[in-house]
Amino acid sequence: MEEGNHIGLPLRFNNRSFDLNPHPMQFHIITIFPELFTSPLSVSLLKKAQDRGVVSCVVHNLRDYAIGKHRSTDDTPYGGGRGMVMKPEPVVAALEGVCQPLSQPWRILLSPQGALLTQAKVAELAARQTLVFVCGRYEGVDERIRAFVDEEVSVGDYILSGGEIAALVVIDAVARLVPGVVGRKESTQEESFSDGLLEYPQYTRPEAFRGLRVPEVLLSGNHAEIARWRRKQALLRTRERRPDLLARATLSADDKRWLAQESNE
Ligand code: J9Q
Repeated sequence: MEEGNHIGLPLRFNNRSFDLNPHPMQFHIITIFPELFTSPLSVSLLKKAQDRGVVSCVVHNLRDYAIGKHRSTDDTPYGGGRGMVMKPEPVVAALEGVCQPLSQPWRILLSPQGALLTQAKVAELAARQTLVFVCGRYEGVDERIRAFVDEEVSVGDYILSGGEIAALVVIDAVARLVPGVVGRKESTQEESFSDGLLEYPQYTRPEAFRGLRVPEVLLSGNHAEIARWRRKQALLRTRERRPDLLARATLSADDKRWLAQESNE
């Protein structure tokens, strides 16, 4: 990772084989807190993806696009009221500066007023090559900024301090769908689970932990029976915890029969 954000260089989180891949996913982030991205982009899956050159992340400091003695990025709201509002000039200058060399940037404002992020939306975003995120602050952004982005996305109905962590959620979810980020085996497995049900219960060693035993069927070695048990557990668990998901899930005739039978006992 390159240092030197304080002198106005964007923080690039990949420095290796990015140029070797003709279709890497590019994430650009515009933020007043570039440091928030350091660890999340420097470990685990996103780190490996960048090292492999299939994903690139560039963090841009909004303050570098602010003018005046204080380089302010926010100001008090017209009409009065509490809090500060993100000014339009630095955000739009940053968007223009960042997007100018890019070929088909898709600009996203993270805000609680955006459309809720779903796996379908994640897949839609993963089909693009270049995503540019604007991280708003929690008090809000000048309304006119909305005219300069392509869409507004929310990661859920709760209050965050800013859009930074929301942007990381989107980046993590989108990166997982980029070819070469998640292993072939894992990704087909993940697909088979994304039939809209919750996961079945998982266990690992030891067989007994503080008196809690691993279900006998999982020790049986009977793979057909294990598969049936897991499917049933996933169905039961989804009905119990997320009936909204079950209502939309793809269910086989066997699934339906079994669920009906289970609710009559
Ligand atoms: C910028 N709460 O919340 C949920 N998704 C995004 C957000 C958010 C927030 C405050 C500022 C984004």
